This record gives sequence, structure tokens and C-alpha cells, in this order.
Amino acid sequence: MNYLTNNCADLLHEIRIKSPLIHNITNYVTVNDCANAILAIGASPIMADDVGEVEEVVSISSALVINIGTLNQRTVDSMIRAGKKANKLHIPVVLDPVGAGASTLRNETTQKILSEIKIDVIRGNLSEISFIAGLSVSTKGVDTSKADEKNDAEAIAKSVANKYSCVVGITGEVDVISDGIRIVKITNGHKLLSKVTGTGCMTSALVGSFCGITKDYYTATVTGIVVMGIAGELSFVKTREMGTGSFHIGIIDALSNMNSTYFVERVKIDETKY
Ligand code: ATP
Ligand code: TZP
Ligand code: MG
Ligand code: MG
Repeated sequence: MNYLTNNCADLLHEIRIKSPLIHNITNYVTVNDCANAILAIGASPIMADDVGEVEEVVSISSALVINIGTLNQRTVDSMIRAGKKANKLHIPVVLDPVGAGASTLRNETTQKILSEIKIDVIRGNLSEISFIAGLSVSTKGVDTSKADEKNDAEAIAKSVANKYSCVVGITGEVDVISDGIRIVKITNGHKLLSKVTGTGCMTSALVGSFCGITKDYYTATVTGIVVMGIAGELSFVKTREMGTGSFHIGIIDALSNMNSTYFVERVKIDETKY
């Protein structure tokens, strides 16, 4: 077993002991899935987006996840306030730039968040992260576009990680994670994961959960993304005849049964040092 697999497996064990509180400012499409994913992996969710309470809530949390999926003028203000408070208190901040590239509000908000808050991890699809890298994207709303799939995920992850001094996780059929120096590729997952809305949001919520128990955000990001991939594989084994509704619920079941043994047996990571 290599050291990265070993460290990820340790985090998986530790999260159920520490049960960190994870503050989410997220969207109304997948909010319940994110709360259940966080609980299933052993952490504790709080969804709070009113400007009147976000600073207090983030102050008692171990990590903040900002997801712009259904952003509006009111929640953007909350995101900025919560993010600044988290920075002041050295609480890790994860950004899921849902639909970045799709509208002026999403684009300007993504830029505002990245310029006013120190983000520790950005997790998104290739279209969203390509937009952040400054490439022109042919966006298809919140889903990654076919045309952007030709982009070089490894180069983009590395350059965005360096630009914002953070960890970047680009998910898809193959996931690519970089901290600007290291690059890891993950081939866990199942294609049905792209047919259920919220699997990306849940992945970001899981990444946030692991960031709540370690300062090693690179390992936390790898752990969160691999765990979602394995949950997809295990859910498909149980629900293959049934369709995407049962597959969706099977993901939460698999997360709740996840342990270091499943992790070590199934993990498919390939790390390159540059
Ligand atoms: P998109 O909107 O493009 O679907 P997203 O934000 O929902 O993006 P995904 O890229 O779908 O995020 O990632 C969520 C999880 O699904 C990750 O664990 C990823 O590895 C997995 N996944 C997505 N597509 C596939 C695929 N074609 N094959 C295997 N796993 C996949
Ligand atoms: N519209 C706004 S947010 C959202 C949709 C469909 C959910 C996106 O979730 P994910 O995890 O990126 O599929
Ligand atoms: Mg998806
Ligand atoms: Mg997404």
C-alpha cells in the first residue's frame, strides 16, 4: 500500500471518531443529498446561508463549503462574509463553482470569491475549472460540456492550483487532483454518477468533511473524491437492475458503510510527482 492510500484510509477511520461540523452554503437542488452524504461518512452537516448567522455558524465549524449552484444576491453576500470569517479563524474553505462559465452572475461571483477569500480547495467539473483557468468554455449549464472534454485536465488543475495556491480537484470519468506540484489521477467511479444530479455537490461536501479533520488538504481532496467513486461502484453492484433512483439512494447507503477495508481494496489512484 502506498503512503497516499494509507493516509486516505487513516482519514476515513478518523472522521467517524472526530465527527467534524461542516458548514455548507449550498444550493436548493442537492442540499439534502449533501447533508446526508456528510452524515453518512461520519461528519456533521449544518446548512446555513442567512447573512445574519453565517459568521457565527462558521466560527463553530471545522470547514466551510461554498457551492454556487443556485446563488442569488443574498447568498453571495453570505458566501463572502462566511469565507472571510473562515480565513480569519484558519478554517478551511472549499469552493464548488457550479455552472461557472454559464452566466455573468456565476462568472463574476466565482471571480469575486477567488479574489476576496483564500480558498483551500476548488472542486468542479472540467468546464467549470477551465473557466477559472481563463479558457473560453462552451458551457452546458451545470454539466461539463463535451466540447471542453478535450481540454488538458492535468495542465489546467496544476495551473489553477498554482494561481490560487490551493488544491484543485477536477472530476469526471477520470478525476485529476493537483496541489500545483503533485498530480494524482483517480479512475474509480461509475458512468451512472453523471446521470444523478448532486454527485458533484456531494463530492465537494465530502472533500470539505475531510478538510475538517486535517491540514493536509491534498490528501483530504483525494479521499473525498475516491470515496464518492467507490460509493458509485458499490451502489451499482446493489442496484444495477433498478435505475438511477435506486442508484442515487445506494450512494448514501454505500457511504454509510464505507470503511478503510473497502477503500484499500478498491482505490485506483496513480500519482505523478513533477
Ligand atoms: P457534471 O455536472 O459534469 O456531472 P459534477 O459537478 O456533477 O459534474 P462529476 O464530475 O459528475 O461532478 O463528479 C461526481 C463524481 O462522479 C466523481 O466521483 C466522479 O469521479 C464521478 N464520475 C463522473 N462522471 C463519471 C464517469 N463517466 N465515469 C465514472 N465516474 C464518473
Ligand atoms: N442546477 C443548479 S445547482 C444543480 C442544478 C441541476 C445541481 C448540480 O449538482 P451537480 O453535483 O453538479 O450535479
Ligand atoms: Mg455529475
Ligand atoms: Mg457540479
